[in-house]
Amino acid sequence: MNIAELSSVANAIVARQKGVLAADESNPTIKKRFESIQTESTEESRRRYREILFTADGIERYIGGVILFDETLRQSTRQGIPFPTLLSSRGIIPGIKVDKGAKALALCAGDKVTEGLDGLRERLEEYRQLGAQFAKWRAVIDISATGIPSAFGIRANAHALARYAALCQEAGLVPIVEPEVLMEGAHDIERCEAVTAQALEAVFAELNAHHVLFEGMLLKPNMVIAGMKCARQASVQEVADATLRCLRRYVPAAVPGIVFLSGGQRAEDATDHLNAMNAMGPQPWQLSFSYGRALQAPVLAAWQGQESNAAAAQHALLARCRLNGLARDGTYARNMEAA
Ligand code: 5MM
Repeated sequence: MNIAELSSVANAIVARQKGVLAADESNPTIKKRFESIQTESTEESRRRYREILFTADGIERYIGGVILFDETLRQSTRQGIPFPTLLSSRGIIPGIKVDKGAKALALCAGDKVTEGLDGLRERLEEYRQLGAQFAKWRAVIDISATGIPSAFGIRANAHALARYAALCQEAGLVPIVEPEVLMEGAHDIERCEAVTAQALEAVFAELNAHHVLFEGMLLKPNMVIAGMKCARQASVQEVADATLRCLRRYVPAAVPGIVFLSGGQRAEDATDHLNAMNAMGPQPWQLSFSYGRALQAPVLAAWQGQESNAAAAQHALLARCRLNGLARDGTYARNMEAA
C-alpha cells in the first residue's frame, strides 16, 4: 500500500469546490431512471448518456471524481476513447462501484447486507489496470419499519465495508465507504440521527480493526434528515446541525473528506444542506458531495433521450455542478437557482 498515493488521490477528489459525480447506477437502476423519461435502456443508450455526462464542458472545475459502473468503465466515446482515459485527460479521477448490491441477511428478517467480497481482490486488480483509482461500496440501512436495523445487521454491514476498504487499499485504490441510512419511511430526524450514529460508530470500529488507513479513504454518508413520509420535515439548519453533530462525534479527523449521498432529496435541497454545513465554518474534513440523483435528475429531464437535447443536458449538469461547487464554500443561495 502506497500511503502517500492513496492520500493524494483522496485529497484530489475533494479539492476546493470539487466533489464526486455518482454515475454508477447498476443496469436495473438506470433502467428505472430512463423509464422516467420514456427512454429504452440499451448498452448504446447507456453509453451515450454517460458520454454526454463525461464530455460536458467545464465540469472538471467542480468534479474531482466520477464513480462508474463495471459496464461503463469498459465503454468508450464515439471516437473510441475509453471513458477512464477521457476522464483522466480532463483531470477527473475515474472510480468504480465494486459492490454487488444489498441482499437479505440470512436469519435476520428485514435486515440487508451488501454482497461482493468473493473474488474482490482479483476484480480490484483488473479495475486498476482499466484506470480506476478509487472504488465505492454501499451498505443499505433501512429504518422504515420497527425492529430494523438490528444491531447485528449494522455490524454485518460494517464488517463487509471494512473488508472491502482494506482490500482496496491493499490494491492501491482509495475506498469510498458508504453506509447509507435510507430516507424511505416516516421516521423523524431524531431516529435518523440515532441510527446514523450507530452505523458510523460500528463502521469506524471495523475499519480500525481491519487496519484501514483513515488518511487514504473517503466517507460517503447520508445526511441526518427526517424520512420522506415524516409529517415534520426539519429545516435546512436543523439538518446541518444534526448532521455535523453526528459526524463530529464519530468520524476521525484523519479522514480527508466526507462526500454526502443525496438519497432522494430534491437537487436544490441537497445543495442547500451541503451549503449550510460548509457555512458553519471549517471542519476537520472537507465536506463535499457524491450525488447521483441530485446531480443527474435535471440532466435526465433536459435530455429526454433525444440527441437534439444533448447540449441542454450538458448545460443542466454544469449548472448543478457549479451550484454544488459554491455549496462547498458555503456561498450558495436559493435565488441562484433561477440564474
Ligand atoms: C448512482 O446510484 C448508485 C448506484 O445505485 P444502485 O447500486 O442501486 O444501482 C448509488 O450507490 C449512489 O452512488 C448513491 O446512493 C448516491 O446516489 P444518490 O442518488 O443517493 O445521491
